[in-house]
Amino acid sequence: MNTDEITRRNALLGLAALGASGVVASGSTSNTSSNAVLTQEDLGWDDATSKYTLPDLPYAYDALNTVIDEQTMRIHHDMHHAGYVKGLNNALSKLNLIRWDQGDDSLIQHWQRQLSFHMGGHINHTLYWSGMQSEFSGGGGQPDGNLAHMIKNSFGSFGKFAKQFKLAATKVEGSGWAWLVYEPLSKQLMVTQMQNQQDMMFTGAIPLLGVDVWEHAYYLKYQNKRANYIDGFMRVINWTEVSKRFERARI
Ligand code: MN3
Repeated sequence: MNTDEITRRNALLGLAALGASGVVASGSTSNTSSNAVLTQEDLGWDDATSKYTLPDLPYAYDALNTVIDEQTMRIHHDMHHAGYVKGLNNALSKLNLIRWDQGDDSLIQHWQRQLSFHMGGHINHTLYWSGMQSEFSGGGGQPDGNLAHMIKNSFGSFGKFAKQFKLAATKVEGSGWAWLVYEPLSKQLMVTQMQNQQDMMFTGAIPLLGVDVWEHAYYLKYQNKRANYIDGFMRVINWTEVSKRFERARI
């Protein structure tokens, strides 16, 4: 078995594990037997090379510029997100070599942490981009249908959800995220904080909506006023997409 074949086996096993956690499905999103909120295609998985690639933004770089400026979007997507994809492929490759007795066993903890950080970064940003939409083409407002009903059940009202989500995001210590997640065991929606790209998330939580509060996401336009950026984010949430994720998550 050559190195490419080993890499492919490793990556496929990794995808299977992620699929079990409700984040990634193989094939298209029309596969209603899966509760995954993203597909291999969404994540730029390339079967030919057995690597992840960086998908394009689902809109123009300046599409959200009433809230997030074009330069921030270009740097964030083309540099930061690209870096997570590169780091993810590298971590998978290094772990693969260790497994096949061609790497340095003493670095297993380092590369496992790198995998968690960069896979988290890739998934988080993929969800972030498609979780937004221009306020002139349907972004913002409130969800309707089943998701609206579930938000009321879980938080009391949309306003109470929004208050907790914005507070959680504003108060993330250092770099991280706030998420609306579906917790499939108790069948509840919850708000969580995340530090970096992975810490503080609990087992099985299915991410529905995330706001990136790393300074790279907002500093050019908002400087230290993170709360103003989060207020802006609320105006560009793509609730149609978030509702689709919710319907898949609760299958
Ligand atoms: Mn980011």
